[in-house]
Amino acid sequence: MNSVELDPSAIPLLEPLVVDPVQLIPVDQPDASQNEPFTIWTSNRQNRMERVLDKHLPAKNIAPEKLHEAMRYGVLGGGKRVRALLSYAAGEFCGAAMSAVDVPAAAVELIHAYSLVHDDLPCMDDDDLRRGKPSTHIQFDEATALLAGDALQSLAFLLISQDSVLKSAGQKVQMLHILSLASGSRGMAGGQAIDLASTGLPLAREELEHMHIHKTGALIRAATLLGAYSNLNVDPDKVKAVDHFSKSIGLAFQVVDDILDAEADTATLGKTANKDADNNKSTYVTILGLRAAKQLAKELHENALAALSFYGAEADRLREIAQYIIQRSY
Ligand code: GRG
Repeated sequence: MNSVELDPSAIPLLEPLVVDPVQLIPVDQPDASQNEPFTIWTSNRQNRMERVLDKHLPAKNIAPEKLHEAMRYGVLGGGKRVRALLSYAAGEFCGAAMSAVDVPAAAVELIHAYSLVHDDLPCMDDDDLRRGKPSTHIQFDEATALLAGDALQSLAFLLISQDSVLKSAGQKVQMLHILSLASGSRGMAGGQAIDLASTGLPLAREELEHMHIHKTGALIRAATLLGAYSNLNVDPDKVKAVDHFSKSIGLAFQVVDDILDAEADTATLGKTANKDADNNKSTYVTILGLRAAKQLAKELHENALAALSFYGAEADRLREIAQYIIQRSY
């Protein structure tokens, strides 16, 4: 077979992306942070994640400017960063350095942001409001939003592959495997496909659960696993505990989302309230009723905590995030 000669001068349409390790926050203080109140711990990591994402997203003055601006718009300046917090907490629990968690956690947030940008498109959930701002396709246009989502997804995998804090190629491949499985047709995208196909149809509770385990739960699970595997020498029992924890808390996250969709207002949510009922979708609230949905969230929370019962204070951040997920107001 003839090999194709590539003309290198024809390739670099774009400036190369930043490939430096994240030098901006050289802090690795798991011990010092153990005593931080949860609110401080959370805001420190949310701010850190904002800086990591900002650093790794292409600057908006690099061509193609509009696409890069839309990517930054879809990711920065909003979002609770729950998935990144789960990665950091799982990393701490499993003995990973914070700097090793930065890029895997950012990759999960990029996949999440891409999913929201695409989910808001008219061909999907058709929502004009996201994180209290016009959705990306409203702020830009549909084609740009589509491309921005695509490019955010690619960037997630690129960042892990080129991260110089993670030293082992095997570790990176394992992370890429987990993240691609979680976001693809057997994970989040598959869950979204089931969601679209079942709009307007009454779902049984098991069917709803199957959909959400994929649509929402898979990425939450990947977030905690990537945090755990940020320590190359992680204790396998801790990985198992984190995995069990994340499956329960991932589903609890969705049950709470359904409760908030039914109970909270648009201003608080930063996205259109009561959207599921308006779109004729089955939710835990429509299937079980509000009271039973709240009871289910409580039971899933208890299951998540039970997965950590063997462990002491080192698992407290995971417990605190679980509490936050259950009690959140948006
Ligand atoms: C388009 C492939 C593709 C998938 C979309 C996750 C998803 C699948 C769509 C999002 C729709 C939605 C509202 C799902 C409910 C759970 C969820 C993911 C809520 C949004 O996550 P938060 O609350 O958002 O963590 P922030 O803005 O805080 O990051």
